[in-house]
Amino acid sequence: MLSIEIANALNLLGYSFMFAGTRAFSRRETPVTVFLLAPLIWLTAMRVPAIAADINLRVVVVSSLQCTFVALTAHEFWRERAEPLLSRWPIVILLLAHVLMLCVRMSVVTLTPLASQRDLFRSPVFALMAFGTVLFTIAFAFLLLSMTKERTEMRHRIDALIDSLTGLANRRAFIGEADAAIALRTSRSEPLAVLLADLDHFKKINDAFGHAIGDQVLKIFAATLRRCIGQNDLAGRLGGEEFAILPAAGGQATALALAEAVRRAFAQAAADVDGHAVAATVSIGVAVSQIGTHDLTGLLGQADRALYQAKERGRNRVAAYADGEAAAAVTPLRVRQRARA
Ligand code: GH3
Ligand code: MG
Ligand code: MG
Repeated sequence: MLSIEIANALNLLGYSFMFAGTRAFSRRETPVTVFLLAPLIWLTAMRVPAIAADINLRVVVVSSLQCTFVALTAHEFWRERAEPLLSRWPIVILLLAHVLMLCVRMSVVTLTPLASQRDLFRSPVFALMAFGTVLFTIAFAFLLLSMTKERTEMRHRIDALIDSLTGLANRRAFIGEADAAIALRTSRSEPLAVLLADLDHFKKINDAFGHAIGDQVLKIFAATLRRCIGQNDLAGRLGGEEFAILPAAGGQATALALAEAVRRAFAQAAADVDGHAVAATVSIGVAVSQIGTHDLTGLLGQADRALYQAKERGRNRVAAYADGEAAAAVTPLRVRQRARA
């Protein structure tokens, strides 16, 4: 009763915990009935005299229940593979190896049945199984710890680089990625364009409709950017309601066309926000540097002057830095403030 019924029921409960723990790792709940399922099936099977009296049948019942839960656990790790954790793969392989080991065990007792309980402990297969299980437990625990650590590190990395409201790169990430992109453009002798976008009268939107609607507008703008830009273009939230885009290719004409597409798409997308006639718009400044003279800070400064022009001319429009001498002449104070930020 103690070493066969209770011990195996506890063992199966352990496998259920392994399965439920894996689900908890990916924020899935497990009904309590699932924990009790395998032990209850086992205890019920032991009420059948033919099974209770036959060591081979008992091995098959316990192994098949263990096998099911290990396979389900492997499936849980597999289905969450979108979360890029390297330790996930050795865990899946380890679990599948365990499934294989249990299948071999079932096959062995089916093909060469043991004559008695005593035979079980004498069998080399049993010794190998025991050794394999201990090894599995240690390796599994080690890999789980490593996966947890990996997830924590990944989350910290993401938090440091992604703006939590919009999901876009934050200022630091944008500048970092832009520097790499600029080095590439310089080596290829290609022109470089920067778009600086600032939502119009955003303070008034917050005042009139509340901060939550303001946040919603920022999300709509980020979604608009994602829709409009190409896969290799960079986009980031520099702060507040100010965003920057660095197209992956092309000069002024491409940049102006992209800016105009973003402006138009945003005006349409933000006309109505959750039933409120918000009619948010954006102004965009565009600056292009010629081949061989790429400098992100300088370009952002020029794009900022062009942006100021767009605001001056009535907002909800695009302006290019080369638009005229006036662009260079306006409010150096504002430019200096931005350069500092
Ligand atoms: P302009 O057309 O000249 O750009 O005017 P503006 O009102 O958009 O510019 P201003 O810089 O005066 O206001 C920016 C506002 O953006 C002020 C600030 O409260 C708001 N803001 C900054 N970050 C957030 C945010 O994360 N959520 C919300 N809802 N508002 C924000
Ligand atoms: Mg602003
Ligand atoms: Mg603004």
